[in-house]
Amino acid sequence: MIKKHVIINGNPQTLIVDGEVTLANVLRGQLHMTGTKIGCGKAQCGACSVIINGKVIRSCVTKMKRIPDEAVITTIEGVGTKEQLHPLQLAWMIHGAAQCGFCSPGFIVSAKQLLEENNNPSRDEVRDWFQKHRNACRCTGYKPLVDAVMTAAKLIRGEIKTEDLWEKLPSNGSIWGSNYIRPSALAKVTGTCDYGADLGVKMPCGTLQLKLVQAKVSHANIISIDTSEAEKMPGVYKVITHKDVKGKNRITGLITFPNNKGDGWDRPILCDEKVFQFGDAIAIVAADTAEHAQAAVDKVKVELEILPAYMSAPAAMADDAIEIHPGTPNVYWETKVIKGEETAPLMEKADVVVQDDFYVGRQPHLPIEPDVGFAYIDDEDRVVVHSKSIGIHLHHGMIAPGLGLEPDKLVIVQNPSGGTFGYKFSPTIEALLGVAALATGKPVFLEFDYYQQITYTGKRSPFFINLKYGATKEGKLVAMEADWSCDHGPYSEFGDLVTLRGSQFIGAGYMIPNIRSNGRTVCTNHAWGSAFRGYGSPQSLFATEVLMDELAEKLGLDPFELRYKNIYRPGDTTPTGCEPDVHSMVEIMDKLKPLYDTAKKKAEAESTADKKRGVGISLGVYGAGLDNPDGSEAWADYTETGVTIFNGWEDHGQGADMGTLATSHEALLPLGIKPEQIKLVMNDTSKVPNSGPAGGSRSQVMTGNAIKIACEELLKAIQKPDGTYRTYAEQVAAGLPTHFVGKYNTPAGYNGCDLETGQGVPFTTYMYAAFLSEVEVDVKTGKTKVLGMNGIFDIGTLANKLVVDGQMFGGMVQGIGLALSEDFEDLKKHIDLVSCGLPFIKDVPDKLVVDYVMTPREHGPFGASGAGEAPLTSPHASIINAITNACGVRITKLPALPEKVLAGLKAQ
Ligand code: MCN
Ligand code: FES
Ligand code: FES
Repeated sequence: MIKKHVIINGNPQTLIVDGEVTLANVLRGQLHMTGTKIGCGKAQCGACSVIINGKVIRSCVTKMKRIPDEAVITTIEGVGTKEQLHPLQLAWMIHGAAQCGFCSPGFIVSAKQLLEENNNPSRDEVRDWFQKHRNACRCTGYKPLVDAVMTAAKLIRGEIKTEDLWEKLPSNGSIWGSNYIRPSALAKVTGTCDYGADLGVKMPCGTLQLKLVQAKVSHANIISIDTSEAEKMPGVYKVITHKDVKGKNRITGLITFPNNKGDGWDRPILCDEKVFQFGDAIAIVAADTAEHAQAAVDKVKVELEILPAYMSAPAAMADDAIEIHPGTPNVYWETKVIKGEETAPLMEKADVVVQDDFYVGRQPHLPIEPDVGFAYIDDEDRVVVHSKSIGIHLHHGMIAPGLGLEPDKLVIVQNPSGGTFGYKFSPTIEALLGVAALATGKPVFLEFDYYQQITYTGKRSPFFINLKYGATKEGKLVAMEADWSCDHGPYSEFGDLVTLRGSQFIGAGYMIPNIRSNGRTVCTNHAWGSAFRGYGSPQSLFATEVLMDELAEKLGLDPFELRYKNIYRPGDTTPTGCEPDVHSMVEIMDKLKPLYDTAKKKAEAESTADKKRGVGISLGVYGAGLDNPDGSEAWADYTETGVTIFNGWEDHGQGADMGTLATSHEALLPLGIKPEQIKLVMNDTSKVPNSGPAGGSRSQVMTGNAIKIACEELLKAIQKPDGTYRTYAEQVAAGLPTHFVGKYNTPAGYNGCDLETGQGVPFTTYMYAAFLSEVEVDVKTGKTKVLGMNGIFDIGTLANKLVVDGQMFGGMVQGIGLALSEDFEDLKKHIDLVSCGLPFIKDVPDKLVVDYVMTPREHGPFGASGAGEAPLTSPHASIINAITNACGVRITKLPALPEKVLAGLKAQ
């Protein structure tokens, strides 16, 4: 132990610490100053940034022994408070710069030092600063963060006043479609929002710390598990294996489709007979400290019989491949599209035919906050699990039988979450926490380090697609044939659904009268497929949009012109044979045209022999909702102070709080209550109704409709005969109800797709998009730089402009990552944020521009469609098309790493 005198946020403090422990751990663990977050834990993300003696440092790797005595340390808690915000904190809120907010304290602390050194930085200087200090954000696309620093600098220089910023916000009347600040922003920018790990350090004494024994191989039979030595290690309370699990020890995938050849009970909570993928949990060590638990992990002996590991769909489909789940074929679900006439003769007759193979891989989600949660048994004998779940009721159903719990004995609560991007559509640590709480009878806490985050949690499901178009010489599509295999890893949950997205979205956006296609879900031993923003559409639309450029080239048409000839117009049908909900593709493309023309001219003018510039476009379409029928439930209670809304609209960081507030406030407008009179109770299965998961960009539409109905019921019930409204006291005095239920179900006639033909009406509302990318390819290195990206969206009316802009920037930048760098393929190489290709600020352009066509939707609340996934439908395809436009190299298998582009250039 060593003694340190330091000054933290102006307070002199004496600390007795282990010199080997990091400053981040001392701040958080010893001092409970949890505003400083730990993301990567290895100096890559800047979430842990603090200022020491005028320098921004990453406290996750700064050992206490290296901190000079009398060091002056500033953490987020010292930057500003809720009552006295620093200009940066205010600007962060005004610009919607805190989505999940997990990165916000680190960015704000870092920017504080920048503005102290230079209170008039250029945008480039701000970007250079964040790059140098490794501040990473996965939600915002970085642009709003730079905007916020520029605004804060103006405030500091006295060029604008705080009041000027607040004045821009609507205070009365409707907040729908405005830049109203999301309710959670204040806590996020001040570091007072407690995420899972923050709540974890504040758990009661005696809380057991959990660590996992995980598989280091990808496929094996388990011969034995010996915990005897580990049990004897210091501080160990219990080593838990499958034998301690009271229920079925399986997570049920809630199989969606009856023709699935699996039974859905394929994912063990703790492995018993087999290991199915690297990282699978085999045992849990529960100990008094995390260090003691970790030390005992290595003492658990697991004897394995290694089996061949099938690390891709083609490998698992080979004739000699054994069944990964004995009794279920590795190809366990198939889907077809039969639309219009037989395509083979049409392809023969077509003036032009193009065909190619495409691959979109295992994109990792890379939230800055790693997976974390805790569980305890409450006074009503219920197991209460707190996690990052974005499907609290869904996960309740998926894990209760495996744990052996009656439904009323399990509660799932979502903690404030530092981004999920869909990986939390699947349960991750929930069942492990439940098992540990039941096996020990104590509160238990489990947090992943970033390596576990990457290797244990699900990934985007790779699609291997072969696609073929037949067209007339004028450029009208006459037929499409597609064949795809979806590598879904070892666990079947939602594997059929994501494969079905191929049927629904390969060819989407265009009128293709005749389609024959086949897709299949394949069980493999690589990372299990979990939902990822866009869910099947980035795979489907990559093939669709890159092949459109190939067709344009063959026809000698401009890619814009070819698309314009074929986009949905009234009377046209989607690949599933239904009419699009609205017709806005023409308007979207008309908006794109002048931008495209200007960008093309600019690229031609600025291209050089070494740095070639190019422009590419792509169209995006995706459904807002789970496959029909879908629905949601929300409640509205009339209270003394206003109205309380109850729902299970889980918040990844996208803005469920804001969506709930904007929707309920709009519905309650006749009552004249202010936004601050609306209280939100969200995301606890013991307190709120089942609103369904926050996936498929469904919540604004489904839960939004449920909220609207609940509020309308409330208004009806409190209205007096003269049209005015009873006060709460009058309502109670009259013995009238104060609790109102809003249940929304998609209307009759929207029944999903026929499993034999893929035809039907899968969604009530869709989102439409167009992307324009400008790139520069360095022909010496093959490196591609995205110079600018425009996105034009029709997502109906906007509930909140700030939220939606942020969604779009963030999703578009994830598209840059998907196109150029992100991957999780090599288990030895792809082990952290940097090696998995996370885009940092200088990897993305400052020129990110979004625009909207707002066609009100019949089935969306106040005309809104969904938003969250629209920006990640096909931005990557526009980048790939731009690379071809720049240098002639066509990349069909992502990511377009420099070496691939270089190889293409050399082959020319
Ligand atoms: N919204 C709006 N106006 C509309 C539509 C939506 O203002 N016309 C707002 C909503 O109020 C909500 C947000 O936009 O705050 C997204 O709404 P919606 O499209 O309904 O999606 P969900 O709320 O169901 O959120 C899920 C969606 C998905 S599926 C993923 S994955 C995703 C995403 O949103 N993951 C995210 N956005 C994310 N954003 C962040 N920061 N972090 C993630 O992990
Ligand atoms: Fe410290 Fe990522 S840099 S947590
Ligand atoms: Fe930056 Fe979520 S707001 S990581």
